[in-house]
Amino acid sequence: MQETRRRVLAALETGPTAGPALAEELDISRAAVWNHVEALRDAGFDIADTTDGYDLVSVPEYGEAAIEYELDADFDVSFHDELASTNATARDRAAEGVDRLAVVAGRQTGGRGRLDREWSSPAGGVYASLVVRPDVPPSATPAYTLAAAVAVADAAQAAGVDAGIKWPNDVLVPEPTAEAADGPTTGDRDPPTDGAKLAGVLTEMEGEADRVSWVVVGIGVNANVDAATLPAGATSLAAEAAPVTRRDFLARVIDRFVELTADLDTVLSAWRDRALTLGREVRVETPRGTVEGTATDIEFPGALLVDTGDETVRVSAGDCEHLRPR
Ligand code: BT5
Repeated sequence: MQETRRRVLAALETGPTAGPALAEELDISRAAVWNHVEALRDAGFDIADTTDGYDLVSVPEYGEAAIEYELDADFDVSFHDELASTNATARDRAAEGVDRLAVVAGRQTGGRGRLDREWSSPAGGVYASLVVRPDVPPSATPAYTLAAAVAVADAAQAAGVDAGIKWPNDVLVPEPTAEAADGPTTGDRDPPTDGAKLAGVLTEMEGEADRVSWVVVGIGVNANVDAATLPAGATSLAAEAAPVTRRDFLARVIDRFVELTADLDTVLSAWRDRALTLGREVRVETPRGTVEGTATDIEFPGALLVDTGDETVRVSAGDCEHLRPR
């Protein structure tokens, strides 16, 4: 957000403030104060004229200025009511050279998951792609996916939803353990007991052998969405607890992501604290075949260690299923 506008809002947060006092505090003309107040009103901020001065009555639920208003991190926001895919737009912006930008859409018409799967993106959800240009080798990028999953799980917890992470990128609301243990079995293959999917992360990057040029971390969260309109096995914050204020939710996610990625060494322990996969029997479909066993730990930058009984296999990419406890 424009710096003076941010300062106008900060001043109004302390209570109604008269135009001349604002002008003096910010060291700008009264006409400039009026212009900034009008611009904020255009962006959806309800600023009343009272006998005590300008009074900040309400902040818009969502949108560029609303998200930037909540953000602590030094990050710009580009908001669109609708995009095909925030990742696609973010990649274009990254190629133009931007850094620390969140491309956000109110809904997506061509949202994508990994391997070009579809990501259902109705209005009410949170769809954001974060562009960063860290000074790290390409091999470190999986840590950015893990950091985003932690950030979403933390924000969901703050919204009253007991979310955890399934390796590597799914934020799930786990099924109650009793149900998992007593549910029906189907044949000799263990049915998945993953829980309901609340959010996913799709990370893309461009780089050279030793250094990334940019990383785009796409985050899709079923926030204020009717779970019945989502694919089977999905859930939403609204369904699990209550609708959230999306500007607040997304700002929390971005702030936490920035905090974690400022020191990549902090990501793994934060991920372990939220992990649903560790200690579980898992089946991972990897590009090199199926690995089945106990997930024992995670290793930098994001590989899962699976004890198959014969050996410990290090899996860096794949689709993971949690299996019923034997
Ligand atoms: C993911 O892929 O989980 C990554 C999703 C990333 C979406 C964000 S939204 C903002 C940004 N812009 C984009 O275009 N993408 C990113 P994956 O692990 O492959 O899971 C995809 C699978 O999840 C699908 O095949 C469906 O089974 C399921 N699915 C689709 N939409 C869903 C939804 N809204 N909620 C829960 N599950 C969904």
